[in-house]
Amino acid sequence: MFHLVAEEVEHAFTPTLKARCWGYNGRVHGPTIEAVEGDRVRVYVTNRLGAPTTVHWHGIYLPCGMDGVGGLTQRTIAPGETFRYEWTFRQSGTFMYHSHHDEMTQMAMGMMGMIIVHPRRPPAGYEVDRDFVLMLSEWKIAPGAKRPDPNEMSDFNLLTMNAHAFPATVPLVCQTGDRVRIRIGNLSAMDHHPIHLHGYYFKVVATDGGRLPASAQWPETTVLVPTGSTRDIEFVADAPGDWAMHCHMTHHVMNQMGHGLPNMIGVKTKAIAAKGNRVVEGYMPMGEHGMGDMADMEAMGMKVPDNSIPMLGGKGPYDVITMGGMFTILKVRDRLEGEGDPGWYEMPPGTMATVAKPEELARDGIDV
Ligand SMILES: [Cu+2]
Repeated sequence: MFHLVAEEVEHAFTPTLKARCWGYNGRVHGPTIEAVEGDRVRVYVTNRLGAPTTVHWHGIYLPCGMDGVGGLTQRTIAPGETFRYEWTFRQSGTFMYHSHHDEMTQMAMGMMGMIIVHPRRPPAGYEVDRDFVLMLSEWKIAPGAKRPDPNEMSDFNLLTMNAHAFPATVPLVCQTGDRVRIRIGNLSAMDHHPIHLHGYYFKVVATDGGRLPASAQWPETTVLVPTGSTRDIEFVADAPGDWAMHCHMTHHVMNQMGHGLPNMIGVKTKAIAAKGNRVVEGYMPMGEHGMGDMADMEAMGMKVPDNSIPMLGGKGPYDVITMGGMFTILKVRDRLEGEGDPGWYEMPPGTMATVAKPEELARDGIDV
């Protein structure tokens, strides 16, 4: 039995960016519902929003009247009401739930969650040491604004994994040799996300339609997760390190303020700054060498606006990581001490890219 309470939630996407979203049980996104194939499940849904709502159980086989489509399969849940949904899980896999009334508004505000159903009799190869769940979504929150903008149709400026943007995403921590499953669901309003994992290949083993037979599981390094779909990938984490895992659309690894700017590449900004300063004190044109400088705006003496995040990344062990948004790190270690983030990977001596020595250049006939 589960009880979902639809309500407004103050949610922190990063420590510096909070917004009034709509979620379930005080969370954005809602809690993950986990069950076993054959379980009879009863879900009460209480509506504490100011608007009517419903919950649809995406990918689940159930009686039509439990499908949660406002107007089509039920009347909507009015503010203050509690509805009961009930069915038996006749399948296993990775599924999702989300509002199915005024979807454009309610899903843009965060009303979604994941459903995991484990097989009653696990097939060969099903057991893993790590079973991760990532829900992908996209938002428009103008810098300084207090709420997501559900009317946005194309220019999303906050791309999230489990409703957090890098560097606030949670790393996926594994021990060398672990068998790993990552379940990825996408309920972004308008975008598919090609999720790329560094350092490994994986097999795509399941969709929200079910598990693929072994003969149909093909190797990939990037899996496209269409909106309204789930993909499960599996691999053995046999290479220690800090491996990037991210959406490969470059605008999806940017945070706010990375979009809609004039192209300043190659423009001599010093001259413009001098002219600009005559008009506006502190005027600072940016982007002469691209956007990499923007990751550390405070180091440049620029103030990050209240309730916003720099458009790129955060501090890495060697330099600024010029990525944000839909980016996380698979951290594989030979030995894990305790729970949580093990910190940065220490490269074994001689295994990291470094500045080439003059004698190396001479040896290999490189003239620079
Ligand atoms: Cu993407």
